[in-house]
Amino acid sequence: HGIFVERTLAIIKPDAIENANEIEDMILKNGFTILQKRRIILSAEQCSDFYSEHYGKKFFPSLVAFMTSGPILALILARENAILSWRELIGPTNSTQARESHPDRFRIYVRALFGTNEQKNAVHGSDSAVSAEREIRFFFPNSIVEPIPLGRPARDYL
Ligand code: DGI
Repeated sequence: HGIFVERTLAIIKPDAIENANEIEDMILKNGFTILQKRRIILSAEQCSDFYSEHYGKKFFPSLVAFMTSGPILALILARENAILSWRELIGPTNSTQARESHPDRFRIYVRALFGTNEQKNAVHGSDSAVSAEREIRFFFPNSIVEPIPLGRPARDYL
């Protein structure tokens, strides 16, 4: 037994880029290690590729317009149970709902603090191990080739 690491992809979106330092503080205070960080402006083509699962939906054009409207920060986060833990920390997709539904007064969601609505919601988090692997490769194609095998101690990787 021990501490077992997992990685996830976080994005600080254009609406929250001015709050990047505060969001990084929240990330670190919640026990994540930031393994890699990259500031970029997505092209519409790159953004459509990243969000291809939403292609054809009503909100897709405005999602692409928003996500390409300014710089974003892509981060690889590592922690025990990182994927679920980061999703829990950011809260529901809709920032308004995040503000209304935080489960206790000791916990405020990132999207409740820095998001505006269902589209301008400050941050992204991978929703599964398969998504995390794909999204990490998307932003950091040269960094990590091998997935971390289950059960390897965190200290081997951090
Ligand atoms: O994984 P999430 O980011 O929480 O949510 P998702 O994968 O369902 O959607 C990806 C992004 O698309 C989300 O962060 C904001 C945007 N989005 C999702 N549902 C809606 C939406 N934007 C608008 N305008 N309306 C929606 O219903």
